[in-house]
Amino acid sequence: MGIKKAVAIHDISCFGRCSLTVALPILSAAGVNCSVVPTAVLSTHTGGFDGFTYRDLTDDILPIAKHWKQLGLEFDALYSGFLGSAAQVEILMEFFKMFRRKETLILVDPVMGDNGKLYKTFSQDFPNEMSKLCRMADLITPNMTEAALLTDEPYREGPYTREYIEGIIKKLASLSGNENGNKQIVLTGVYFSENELGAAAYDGNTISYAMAERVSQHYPGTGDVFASTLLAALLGGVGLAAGMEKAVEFVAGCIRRTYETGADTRFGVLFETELKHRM
Ligand code: PXL
Repeated sequence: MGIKKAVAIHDISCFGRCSLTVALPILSAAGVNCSVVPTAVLSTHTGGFDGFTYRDLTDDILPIAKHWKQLGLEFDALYSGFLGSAAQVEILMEFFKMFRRKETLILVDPVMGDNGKLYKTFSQDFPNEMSKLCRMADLITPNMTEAALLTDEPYREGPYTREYIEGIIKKLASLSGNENGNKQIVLTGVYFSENELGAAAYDGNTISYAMAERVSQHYPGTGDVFASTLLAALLGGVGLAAGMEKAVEFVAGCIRRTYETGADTRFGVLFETELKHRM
């Protein structure tokens, strides 16, 4: 098996450990050759810092894609996250068409919000746009907030019941039925009791769960750490449920380690220490 090639399409938050500054190192550490398409450049992420700068790179994406096409570049995975504008949805649909091959994995992490709220850079109609991109994906990885936004359901806090989670997954699967037919979903932020936190994976047939012990602190960027770890596992040949387990365990390890240091939550999780520890 040769080296796998992925392209990660997220913003660069220059400070704060999220999007490309976590996707790239995690995929690289897993031995994946990771190219990037930055969707925007921000001085920090938007989770708790006032006055962040924001440069939208919408106009750069297709020229990058066209140059890559001329060079004959090919990828095993196309992985999108935080988008710089609603217009980037159509552009990424074009991008996916240009680089999709039969065996390419398209992972859309529909990054839009957390804790029941849309991130402040997006307007109310953004979820509708994002759902179009999800339809082109083989795998989507929404959190509970994003799942509510995509299915047009009210956001609910947990603990959840299995029936509730399975209902959401079925709704996501029916709205996102892709051209390949076999839609996979990994839903994050799932928990059935207050002392756990984890995810649910749907492979088109069965639903499985992975839980870790909950730490009562919230850190930005953990969704990006999760999806990047999951993708790294999948490209390494691991199945969806086992990949989810690895990602839950890795993120939980990052959170535990960070919590112990008492670091400013806005600075994100110490994924570097967790990576080093596991290598
Ligand atoms: O981790 C998600 C994310 C990505 N990019 C930016 C963000 C956030 C979450 O707040 O603000 C710019």
